Amino acid sequence: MRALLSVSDKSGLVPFAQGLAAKGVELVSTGGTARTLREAGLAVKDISEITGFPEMLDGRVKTLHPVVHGGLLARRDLPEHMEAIKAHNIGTIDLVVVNLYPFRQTAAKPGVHPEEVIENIDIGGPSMLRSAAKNFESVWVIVDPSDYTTVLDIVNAGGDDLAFRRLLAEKVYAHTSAYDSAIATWFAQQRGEPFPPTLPLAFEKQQSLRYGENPQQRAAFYVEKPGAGLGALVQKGGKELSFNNLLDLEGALLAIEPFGAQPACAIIKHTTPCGLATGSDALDAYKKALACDPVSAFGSVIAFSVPVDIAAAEAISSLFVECIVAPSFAEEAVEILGRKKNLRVLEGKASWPAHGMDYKRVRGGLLVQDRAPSPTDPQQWNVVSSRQPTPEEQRDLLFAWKSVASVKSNAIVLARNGATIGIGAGQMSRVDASFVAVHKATTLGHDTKGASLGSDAFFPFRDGIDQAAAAGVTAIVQPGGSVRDEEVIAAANEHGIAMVFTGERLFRH
Ligand code: 93A
Repeated sequence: MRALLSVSDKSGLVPFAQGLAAKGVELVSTGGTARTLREAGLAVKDISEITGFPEMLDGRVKTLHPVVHGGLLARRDLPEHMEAIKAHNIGTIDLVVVNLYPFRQTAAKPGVHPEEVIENIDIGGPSMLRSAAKNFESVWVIVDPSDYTTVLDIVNAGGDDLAFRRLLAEKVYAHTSAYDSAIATWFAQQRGEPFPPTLPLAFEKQQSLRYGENPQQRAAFYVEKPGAGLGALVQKGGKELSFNNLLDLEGALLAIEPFGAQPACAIIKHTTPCGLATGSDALDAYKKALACDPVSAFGSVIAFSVPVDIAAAEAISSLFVECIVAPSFAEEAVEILGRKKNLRVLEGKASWPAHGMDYKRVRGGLLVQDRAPSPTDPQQWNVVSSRQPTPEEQRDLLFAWKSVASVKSNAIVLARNGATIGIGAGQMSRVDASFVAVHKATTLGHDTKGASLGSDAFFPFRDGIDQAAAAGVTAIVQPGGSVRDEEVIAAANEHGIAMVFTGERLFRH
């Protein structure tokens, strides 16, 4: 058996090659890979020895040779093929280990020179991968280091596994297609394509999921880059993540994001907060968020902007929670939360990829847009009422505005003391969203007198203002921009409500 190894990512390479060598597999390799193997004391043949040709053009031509591709592509079951390679003195290659020049990582480097990016377009690597994968009937092809152990186990057992070789081949074509997509994307960006700059899309499968939104739907999780965004979260406990967990985690991280490093906690149900609060620490923020709607918090996903300590972990462990995500956890906090077998504990920041687009699937197409804007800050606000907000109102208006950004439209949030006390989400009319927010607050025992209100879009009529005033709301933040703004402002003035316009809408459909 002869193996050809040529990898940029050299992780796991040496033990794997040692395993192969121990089984008597002959190792052939390219420059840097051969060096790594030799340094580990392995006997390796240089590829130039096989091709009879030196690596040339600064490595652009290393393995692009009929000796390599003949050895990979010859069908072992066809006597004509075997005779043809023999006539040209070509030996078979039975196992290929290749991973490619780090194109994406290079292109993502700040200030990188285009020449360096282009040099990282791998040509020989994908060619070998594609040749080997086409001949999966006889050739092992490994593009992902996480497959080394499985292959070694099979080789060690002296076994054969055609179905697995076929799967490895499938992985190759998924990988090279994503690789080429990334290259095309970079070219489009260089051309200065106006919008969107990241098409064509390149996603890689991170994991299969047990099912989708419902058990009768098949599902999987794809990531733009391995280990980016939600894919970067490290699971510290609990069972496998579900499709809906991932959706809710996105909602949860979206909800705490506007608060930066300030301690904040979001409790999410069906991608929308049922409680969101800032506090003096994780526990305080959690208690305030939970108080908003403890009934809905059952079975929620919870996000924190700050590390989770023992006190917060203990408080959370008395609630049934699906997932909890935080930048970090105290060791004992993981232990406490780990006692709940079903609670998925996720650690990390999971930031949104720089320049990452937002995609929404519609039948037959894809809607592409910039990521949702972050809520505008008060410097850009306009007080439109006769009364100025008090400092406390101003503080709660800012909190309400940051909060309403993560609530499904039509969205109304009632807030007080840096916490939501009533949330009206996903309503088809704004007046109903206000009604729901007030209704939730009052039925759950919150006093709405003196509360501040945030609305994700303008009030089209004065009815929403009248309803808020009846509940005792004293300050309102909203984008403004309705043809009836005059009427809406007049209503606010009639009720003595302080009203600010932010000038920007925060729809979340
Ligand atoms: O420059 S290439 O496109 N030309 C080639 O002929 C070739 N053969 C292998 N890149 C080529 N490779 C790539 O080199 C492999 O895909 C791998 O990523 C890398 C390994 O180089 P080294 O062994 O020198 O570290």
